[in-house]
Amino acid sequence: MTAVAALRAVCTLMVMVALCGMDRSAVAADASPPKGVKVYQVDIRNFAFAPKALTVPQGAHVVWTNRDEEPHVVTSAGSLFASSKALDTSDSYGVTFSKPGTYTYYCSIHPMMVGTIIVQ
Ligand SMILES: [Cu+2]
Repeated sequence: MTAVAALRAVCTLMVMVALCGMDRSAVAADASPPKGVKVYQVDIRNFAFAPKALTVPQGAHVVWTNRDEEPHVVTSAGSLFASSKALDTSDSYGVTFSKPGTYTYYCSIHPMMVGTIIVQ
């Protein structure tokens, strides 16, 4: 392999890594919000998401908290963001929404529980 070919291979690899990083950052799922980001709360209560539909600005961090005695799961319809594990009473799950769109989600244990996050 010539030096130029090697350099090209390294560049291609770096571009791929950069693209993967961008894709991952589009919707980040984590417990704690990034610094300076506004946090919006969705309660899970009486087998329902409250509010059922929530409109947030681009880049907002949404935190779901289970207020029921039953476990619930936050599952993205179409896997647009990472799903939570089963949330026990008082457990929270946070997702940062950095791309505008309509994100429908449901509870995989109780699929009649449906909610929507609208990111503007
Ligand atoms: Cu549930």
